[in-house]
Amino acid sequence: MTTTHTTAEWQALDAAHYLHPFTDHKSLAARGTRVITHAEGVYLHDSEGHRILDGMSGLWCVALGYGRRELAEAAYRQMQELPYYNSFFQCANPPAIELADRLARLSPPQFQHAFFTGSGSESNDTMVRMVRRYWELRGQPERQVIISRWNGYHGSTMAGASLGGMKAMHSQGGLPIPGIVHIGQPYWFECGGDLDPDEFGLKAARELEQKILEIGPDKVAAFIGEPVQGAGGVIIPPRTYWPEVQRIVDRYGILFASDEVICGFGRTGEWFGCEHFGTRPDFMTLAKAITSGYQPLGALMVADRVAQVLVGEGGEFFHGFTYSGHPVAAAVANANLEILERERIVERVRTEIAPYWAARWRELADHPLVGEARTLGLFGALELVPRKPSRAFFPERGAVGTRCRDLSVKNGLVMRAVWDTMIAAPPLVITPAEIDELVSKAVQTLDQLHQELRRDGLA
Ligand code: PXG
Repeated sequence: MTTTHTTAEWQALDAAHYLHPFTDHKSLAARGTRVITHAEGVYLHDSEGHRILDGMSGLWCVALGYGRRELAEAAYRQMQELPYYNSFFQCANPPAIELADRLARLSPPQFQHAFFTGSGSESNDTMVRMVRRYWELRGQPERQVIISRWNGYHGSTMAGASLGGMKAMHSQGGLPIPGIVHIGQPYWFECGGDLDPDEFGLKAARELEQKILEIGPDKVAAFIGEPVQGAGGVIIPPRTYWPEVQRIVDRYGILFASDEVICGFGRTGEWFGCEHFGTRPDFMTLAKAITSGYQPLGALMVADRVAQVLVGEGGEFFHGFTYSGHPVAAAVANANLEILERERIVERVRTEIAPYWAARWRELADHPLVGEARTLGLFGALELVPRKPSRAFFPERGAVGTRCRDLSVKNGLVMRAVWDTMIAAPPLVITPAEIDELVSKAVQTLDQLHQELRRDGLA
């Protein structure tokens, strides 16, 4: 272990030299980082000796939990055998070939090809370039526009952040890049108004059709969406939404990318989110749980419809990364996926753990601060509201959520706040007893928050 400093020393070094992602650097430097030193199972340990239940699987990725020896051993063996070689210039390596084959087997049948990247953002960038390449090869180069959704998250590179619908991200750095437009999200709690969820789901999907007609169907290249929006606040669309989107993309012949960076590899109780919702995408973007986060790796799965044109027509696709098909990352992905299959973890989520999770998490809906408690697979979200049964948010949006998150960590549970929506996505290997612990820490946190808000006249 590298713990050779006190917490204060780590924090001082961090503040002096380390620029963190998505961070107000000035306020973090004043406050100090929490230094996570080690972890096992579903528990993190910090440099102050606190043990914290990780209700977010790291950042939605640690499907198998921490401390799986097989993954460390797979990396160690591969580093000795072949730590790196590139996949350019007609070369390949065994773990990457094996991984492409394995992904083709695990994915829905239309997917027989994988393009490897280092992250979810790079997978989405690759999708943008491949979509436009496809239409160029099909003799329709004017099909350039990619439609995405407000409050979707697709990464932080120039194309990833452009595809994403986070307005704060667009406000910096001249985004979105040209040819990317957004439609509304299927977020009934916030946007549903007087419609029931099913009616609202259809309305939200039909925004896609309106946008296609507004732009001109012959100019639209693709649509991208997360089956369940993760970073946007665990937005679980009404059941009418995805079938209608599928009808629309089919009708206009546009390509459809399912961003499975969070939903992929069992989070919904199916291997991929598109399988849960019954859609038939032309691309799946993958990352995170593909290695349980033990190594950085992403992939773009390419459906036969696209691969046949790309491979069949030939001509170089001018795109790739130094670490495309990295042998160590691929070896860890193979070991991770092998465990997911061998231990039937996805099936266990669907049949045992998700039903238990749903029953326990939804009990939180009875709390006076919770306007809605929703789950799907091992996703959970709580909408914090000042008054029930209304769906109105707190006046200063996000302030209460941040307080809730901070209290939760103090109580030994990582939950994330998206504005005033509390979200959780624990490791897929969480046990019923650990779910009980998670829920009781959430209740303790909500009770403390409620007391504080009443004291402050906010609830
Ligand atoms: N697509 C989706 C759906 C994601 O959730 C990415 C793409 C980008 O992946 P990379 O590996 O480039 O980060 C993501 C990433 C959060 C949070 O606050 C979520 C992500 C990343 C950072 C923060 O929930 N998801």
